[in-house]
Amino acid sequence: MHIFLPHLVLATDFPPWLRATHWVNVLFFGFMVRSGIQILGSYPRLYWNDHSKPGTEWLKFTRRKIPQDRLWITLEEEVEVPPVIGQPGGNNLGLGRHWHFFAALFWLANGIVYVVLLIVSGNWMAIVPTSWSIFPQMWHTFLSYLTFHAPPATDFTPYDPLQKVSYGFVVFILAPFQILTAAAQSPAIEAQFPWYSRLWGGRQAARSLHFIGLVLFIGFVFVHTLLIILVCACGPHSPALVGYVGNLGDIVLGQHLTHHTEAVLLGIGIVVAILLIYAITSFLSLSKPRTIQHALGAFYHKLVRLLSLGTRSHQKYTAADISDYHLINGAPPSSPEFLNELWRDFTEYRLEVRGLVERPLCLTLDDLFAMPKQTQIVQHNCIQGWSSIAEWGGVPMREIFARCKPLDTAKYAVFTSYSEDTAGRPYYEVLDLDTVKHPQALLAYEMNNQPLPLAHGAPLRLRVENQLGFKMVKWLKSIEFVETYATVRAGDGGSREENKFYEVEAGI
Ligand SMILES: Nc1nc2c(c(=O)[nH]1)N[C@H]1C(S)=C(S)[C@@H](COP(=O)(O)O)O[C@H]1N2
Ligand SMILES: [Mo]
Repeated sequence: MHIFLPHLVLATDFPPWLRATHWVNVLFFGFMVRSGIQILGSYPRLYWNDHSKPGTEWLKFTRRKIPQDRLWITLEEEVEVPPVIGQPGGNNLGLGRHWHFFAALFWLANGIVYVVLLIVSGNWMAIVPTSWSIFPQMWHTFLSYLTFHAPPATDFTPYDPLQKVSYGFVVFILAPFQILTAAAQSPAIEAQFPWYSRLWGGRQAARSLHFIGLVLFIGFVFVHTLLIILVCACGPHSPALVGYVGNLGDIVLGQHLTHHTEAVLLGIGIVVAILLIYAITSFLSLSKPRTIQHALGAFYHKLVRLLSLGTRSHQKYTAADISDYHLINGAPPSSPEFLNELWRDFTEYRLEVRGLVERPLCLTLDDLFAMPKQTQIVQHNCIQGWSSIAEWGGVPMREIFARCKPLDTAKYAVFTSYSEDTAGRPYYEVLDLDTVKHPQALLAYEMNNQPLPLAHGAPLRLRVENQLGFKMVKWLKSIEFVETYATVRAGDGGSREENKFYEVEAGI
């Protein structure tokens, strides 16, 4: 073996690219862990089933009991995350997601550079076992450490068998696993390739597996860091840690076993700098959320485009898949205008279609009932993390397009509700026309073959099956076609974007 890998045995000094990608990885990986915990905080329950029915979670990080005597919405599930742990901290799903996807982009790019150079340079052999004998060796090393004995220095080539297997596992199994389980949670990916989410046992199972991956990652970092701290504490001549002492020099200075103090100091310096970056970015996110939302949003949009998350949706579940309990988000309108409608059984209800159209419309429910009807059994994906499956029936948006004939200048549709958003203003959301035109964009007046229940948006709500739930405006009042949404309200593209810092692009 040694004759084939002379450079690995002799030159344990690490090349600059290896050290650079390691530390860049630490920075972005930390962002991802921190923002991942933030995201979990917005819906701290994990399931193996896609219905998210209360009580069926296998793990929860909340003591909150769901009240049975009043309407309860999933926004009430959000828990505050301390800024020391979460990025940016507090109750902040919107910015947490911005940080998560921003970091993902750089973490991935850095990871690709690392893996390519690892393979090209032949260094991959240092972390990929090439013989089964590694497993008994690994066990042996483990026992050595357990009994506070040093593995022989010759075991470090440059890593001992235990390091070799754990590093190889993290790079070539755990990292790809996290990317794949992340993708399985995107509504746009699920809509285009429903088989993909099912491969993982559904969106909730993918979310649970993604969480387990996070725990394994944290466990790895914990042990990895613990050994480094032991190296620093025990000094360069500690016999039980001789290999790690060398590795610390390797990863910081690129030199094995020499300049121990310099290596420790520089290592500590880098870690402190990274922690400072987390503190500053958390602070800025909390004090200037809008600026951070827009700055990171630019990367987010690039990511969505990179994945070319189109507008097709092939969601098709069966009647047997329908959830017996569909979660609810968003509180019903409290306006007297709406309650009056309700009292009159929605006979006075009108859907207004206006803006950049050839023919503005003012539709009664009977007008809508008279149009061609479409039903679809689909999974609802809330940005907070839960999902439920239902059958929705109503008028496809293309029927509305055919009647109002949007002008060529129209690029977006603004859906406005009778209900109030969290800031007390009418709830609204903007969607681009490609999304609104897709075959499963529906104005639903039925749910599971019954008239739409009040809590789910009666008398009419939007369904767009390749988007996150917050785009699907309930208690729909009007649709306005516009060229740009910069002039609509504060120009953020929707109530949730405005109040909760969600992204305008709601495909992942
Ligand atoms: N008018 C209005 N529509 C809304 C909301 C809201 O708060 N107000 N919440 C949105 C969110 S975040 C989700 S997840 C879905 C929930 O739909 P459901 O209650 O039918 O499950 O509605 C969306 N539509
Ligand atoms: Mo949601």
